[in-house]
Amino acid sequence: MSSPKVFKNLINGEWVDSKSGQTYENRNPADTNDVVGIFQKSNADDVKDAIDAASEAYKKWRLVPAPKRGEIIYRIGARLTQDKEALSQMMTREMGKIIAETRGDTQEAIDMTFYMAGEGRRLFGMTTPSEMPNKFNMTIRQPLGVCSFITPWNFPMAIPSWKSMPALICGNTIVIKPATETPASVVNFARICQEEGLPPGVLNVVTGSGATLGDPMINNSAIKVVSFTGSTEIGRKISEACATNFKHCCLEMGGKNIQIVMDDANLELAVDGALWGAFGTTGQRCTATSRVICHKDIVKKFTNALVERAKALKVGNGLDETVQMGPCINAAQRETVLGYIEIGKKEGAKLITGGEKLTGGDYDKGYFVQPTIFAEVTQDMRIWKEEIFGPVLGIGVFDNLDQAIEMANDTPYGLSASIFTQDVNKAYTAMRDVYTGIFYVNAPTIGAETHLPFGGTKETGNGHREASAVALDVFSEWKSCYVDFSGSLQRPQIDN
Ligand code: UN1
Repeated sequence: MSSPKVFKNLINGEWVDSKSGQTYENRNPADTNDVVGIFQKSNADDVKDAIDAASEAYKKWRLVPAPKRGEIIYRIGARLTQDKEALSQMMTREMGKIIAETRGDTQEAIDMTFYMAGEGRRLFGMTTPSEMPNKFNMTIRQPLGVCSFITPWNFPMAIPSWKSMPALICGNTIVIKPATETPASVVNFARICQEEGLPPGVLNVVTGSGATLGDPMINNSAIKVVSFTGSTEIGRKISEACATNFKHCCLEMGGKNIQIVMDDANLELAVDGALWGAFGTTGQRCTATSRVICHKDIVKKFTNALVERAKALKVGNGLDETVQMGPCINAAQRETVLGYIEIGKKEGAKLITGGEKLTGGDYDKGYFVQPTIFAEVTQDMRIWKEEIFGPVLGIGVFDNLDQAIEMANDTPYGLSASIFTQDVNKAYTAMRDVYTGIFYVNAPTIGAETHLPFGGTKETGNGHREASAVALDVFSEWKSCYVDFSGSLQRPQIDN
């Protein structure tokens, strides 16, 4: 067998070894015999080198006209499109999600790239009249400098692109630390950026563990923006670390997303929605459906139909086009998921399908868990409240819409929610009163599009949004410019 490829850090346009002299293996969670590659186990010195390179590159990149920055970004989008299949295959090998979904992940990166390339010819500010004669008022966006990105393993290319593309088009430079489990997708993304003409130092990648690299990625004084997607626990620490020096900080954290099924819902559609929302990406999306609540009159019918469908899901290696659900990302995550299943049982929820590791044959090579559903989940249970991040769904019951909305909001998180109903009044009432950043009617809790803001309320976020034009607000500061061409001193707000 040929030895696995060694991947390096990208610093100042050069592929370099870590100064630690150490590397680590990245293995396929569906088949741990498959080594995706050997990656750099970087240290604080590597991060410093990357930040220094980004600081130097910023001096020129910020002055490149935004439409010209956009031209490079368009080329990156075209290349991602051309290489989509190979990128997606490798992503399935390192992350485990099925090939249809990694194609979707790559597509999301392509969409974001083209969207932000177009922003190069917009980046709109405003012009507005002055209250004084012969004076001109306008606003412009200015970049901040070096941005630090700590990205997750569940969307190995989409999420790094959500952060990178708006940052780049605004004129910032970047250091990315990808999740330990999914460095290949970020390295591939960076390679394409470099090969398509992004100047050296504008985008740098340092691979390795968050425990070692977290501090240097956040505390270096040259870092002006930190953008993080991951757990609320780590997000809180990052927020505190950024607060001292007033760094811009954009956090996308946990979710406990709910699907509401009314008694008038198209039940077949609602079952389709729950199946995809709960077990798509093995439940490892921030937007995953973790709770479904049903009107008492249809809960039995809905539950029976969903259980049938969940039992029939084909679980396995996502490179097989017929597989519908892949493994958990790693052994620890599988243990967490199995732990929650035990908690659910002890709390008195009714396990109605799944609940076990998948073993035997090829399953022994990966971290597989059965699609799992609990019925009779109530609001006092931990499996109602806590994010599980695995293929575990809890079903609860309600009597009326008011109660459903109260239950939907009974969570510390606020990312995504959905309602299945044929009644427009109920749909709009829930849309108004469920306090989340994303809301769907007759669609599952997953599936956000890149040109709408993405993010959540409460402990899911800190008030910022990714994606869409509003993402530009994270990566730029407004400058209000006043040009007085009267030739005399004019004093606003001073009478006469
Ligand atoms: C995430 O789960 O972290 O809306 C991102 C969705 C995807 C993105 C999910 N487009 O489900």
